[in-house]
Amino acid sequence: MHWQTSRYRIDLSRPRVMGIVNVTPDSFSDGGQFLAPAAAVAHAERLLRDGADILDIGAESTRPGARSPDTAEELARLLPVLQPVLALGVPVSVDTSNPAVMRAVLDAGADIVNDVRALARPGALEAVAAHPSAGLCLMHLRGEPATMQAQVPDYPDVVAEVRDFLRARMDAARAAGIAEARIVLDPGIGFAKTPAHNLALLRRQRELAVLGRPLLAGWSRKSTLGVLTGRPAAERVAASVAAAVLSVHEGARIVRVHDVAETVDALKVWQAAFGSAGQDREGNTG
Ligand code: HH2
Repeated sequence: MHWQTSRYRIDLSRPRVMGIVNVTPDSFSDGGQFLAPAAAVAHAERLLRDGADILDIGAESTRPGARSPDTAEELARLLPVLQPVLALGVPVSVDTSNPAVMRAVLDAGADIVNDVRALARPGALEAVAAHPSAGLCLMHLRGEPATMQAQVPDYPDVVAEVRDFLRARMDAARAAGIAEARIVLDPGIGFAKTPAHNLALLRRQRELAVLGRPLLAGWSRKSTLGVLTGRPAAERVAASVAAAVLSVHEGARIVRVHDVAETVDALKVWQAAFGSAGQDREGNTG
């Protein structure tokens, strides 16, 4: 299976690690650390040395209660980082829901649009469809990030809800002219969901495989892991790595993470035992 993006056709025969570059003052785990363009670019270079396959740059925090930047502010954060990061030789995605920002970053050469609002804003479908080959990640979210955890929906069956939502958004994207090969799907861990919802989505993640597109999972440092371990965001590395490996074991092909080096090591173990090469070497001697 492959993921078509602007410059790269990403081979998903092994799981891929998407490293997070937050150019925000207020992200929940690393807000303000990489707001200066030079710090963000240095962080991107570090994630690549650690083994990231894809870099995801975001300038809007989706943390509950965060304020959305306007277009000018979002672009002023993104563009000085995007240009040098595009030169690093890996696919670069931009985490945005703003159609004007999508157009500008695609014009600047971004490979992928990662939208936590699944192209719901007016003009977003058209902005991505206007590009001939940019990749797209559609994520499940009910409501708005600012208020989502205050009013978590009472899903009768969270997995069915996520599956039906992602199918509808994929249909809308295809109807707008976005080829299926460009699309990956994301259950939206921590977005308008309780820990029980998130864990059900992990346990039953394979039910999303019927959608026929690769899955991306973003568990990194999320609050469910804080509830389970009692640890603050910066100390959730082991829990995040465990969740990333489990999500790959249940079929995810891309994991979006802050702690790239640790995740890459852990996935090497998974790959050796359960990846295609591992399955070819059953270890039987006769
Ligand atoms: N999670 C966050 C942001 N963007 N995109 C996708 N596709 N999937 C996710 O799970 C996802 C995402 C939230 O994490 P982070 O970027 O660390 O925090 P913030 O939104 O506060 O910047």
